[in-house]
Amino acid sequence: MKHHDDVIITAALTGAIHVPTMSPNLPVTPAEIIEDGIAAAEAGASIIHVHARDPETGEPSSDPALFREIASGIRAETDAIVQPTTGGSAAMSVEERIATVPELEPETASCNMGSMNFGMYPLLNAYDEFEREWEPDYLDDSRDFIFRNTFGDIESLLETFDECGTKPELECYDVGHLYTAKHFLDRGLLDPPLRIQFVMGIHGGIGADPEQLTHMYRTAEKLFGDQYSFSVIGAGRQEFPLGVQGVSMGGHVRVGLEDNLYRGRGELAASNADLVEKMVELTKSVAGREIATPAQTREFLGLKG
Ligand code: KMH
Ligand code: ZN
Repeated sequence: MKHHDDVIITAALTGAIHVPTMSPNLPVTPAEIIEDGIAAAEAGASIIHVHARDPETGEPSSDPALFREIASGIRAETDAIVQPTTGGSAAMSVEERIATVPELEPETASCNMGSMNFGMYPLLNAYDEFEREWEPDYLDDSRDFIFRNTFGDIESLLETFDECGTKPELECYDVGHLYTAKHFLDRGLLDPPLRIQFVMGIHGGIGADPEQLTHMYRTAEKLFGDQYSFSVIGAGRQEFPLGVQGVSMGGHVRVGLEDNLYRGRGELAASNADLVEKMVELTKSVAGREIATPAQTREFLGLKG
């Protein structure tokens, strides 16, 4: 693993899994997403991972105009790295999902490393059993998803990343996705050092268990040696336990309402910044590491700035 002393914290603001009826604090409109992004950056997140939602319905949206509005609103007030999704939601086509990259030519964007079942509703590992009363209209008859990322899809996504000078963050939801990343590295379609996100605990992917995180780490070490760094998502209630494990192993971490709605058992997070603040505190007190600034993050990840 390529090492950096300080921890890169990503805040994932809203995503596509949770629905607005699950928490009044999930940002939906561009203004809400911008406000949460600015506060998360001020709390210590150097990367802000962004999805957009239809301001009326809350449904995940691929509209590039919404992404542009959100990115420029956050950048106007912070020097955080704005990272748009190309995962979008499992209900979108690959063409819809990639549209933000040529539109924004961002420093980095997410790039998903394989097709899988994707249980958007409910999320495994939540503190509470999800209730049917949380079901929004837009999920009524389309809950059984395949998240499509074929080898051909990934190849064309990576061509667009390359044309736009955008560094892909490789979202790996299972061990096989690491081997897919290795395949693209060997073919010269990825440039080292790789930035890998271990996505633990999505319904359809690897479990959010300490042993599985160790297994992802060992596999990445074997495949990539010092040509990669990693960050950890622990979905749902595993956000902080796996985050602490990841930073204790020398990695980085992602938190946010995209992945987890709770600060602790029975306590909804008040905002994305609330989750970032808790992760900053744990990083310092448990792992004894400091927090990377956006400038340090840009340099370490080799972003164009
Ligand atoms: N939704 C998360 C499970 C993406 O947006 O491309 C992973 C993610 C992927 O954030
Ligand atoms: Zn995302």
